[in-house]
Amino acid sequence: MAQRPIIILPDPKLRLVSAKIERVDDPLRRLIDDMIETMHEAPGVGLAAIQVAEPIRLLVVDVAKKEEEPDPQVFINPEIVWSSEERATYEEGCLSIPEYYAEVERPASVRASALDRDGKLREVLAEGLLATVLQHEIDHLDGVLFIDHISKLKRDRVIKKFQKAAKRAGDGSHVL
Ligand code: GNR
Ligand code: NI
Repeated sequence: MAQRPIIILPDPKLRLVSAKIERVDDPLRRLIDDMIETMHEAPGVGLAAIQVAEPIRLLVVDVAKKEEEPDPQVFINPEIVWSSEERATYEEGCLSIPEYYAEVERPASVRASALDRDGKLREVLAEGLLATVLQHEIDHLDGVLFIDHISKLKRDRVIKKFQKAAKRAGDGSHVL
């Protein structure tokens, strides 16, 4: 297993629509294991493949509490097949937008279908934090970020901040 670097804003790859996965094989399972390790080490409660620069429809989540055993879940080609009318608001963050947090309102519960790491089709009813994280990760597969769900003023501000930081890192001005 190995950790992989997480890409951050303003990397344009974050806006790609990820491609459907056609076969669940050993190379894919190696990527899954790397993503679980990368998510746990970050630490984060979810990670989409595009965040490690792989534009394929794969995500991992782990919403186990710190004092519990880790409980990583794998979703391949996930689809939301039902969303509740009820909404829930969580303070969201994203490993690709480090140290920025904002409240986002989404359906409180969702039913999702996906293949597991054995290629078996499953359905899960997600509520609470799992529902929010699943929707946040499925958004990533479509090039959507949680900042797309906040006001344009706040979004433009955070994008500008990351563009400036990338420029400073890239123009050598931070090097002694
Ligand atoms: O670690 C993460 N925490 C989080 C908190 C609230 C809502 C969504 C998330 S997902 C995020 C990890 C991440 O960026 N996944 O794409
Ligand atoms: Ni994210």
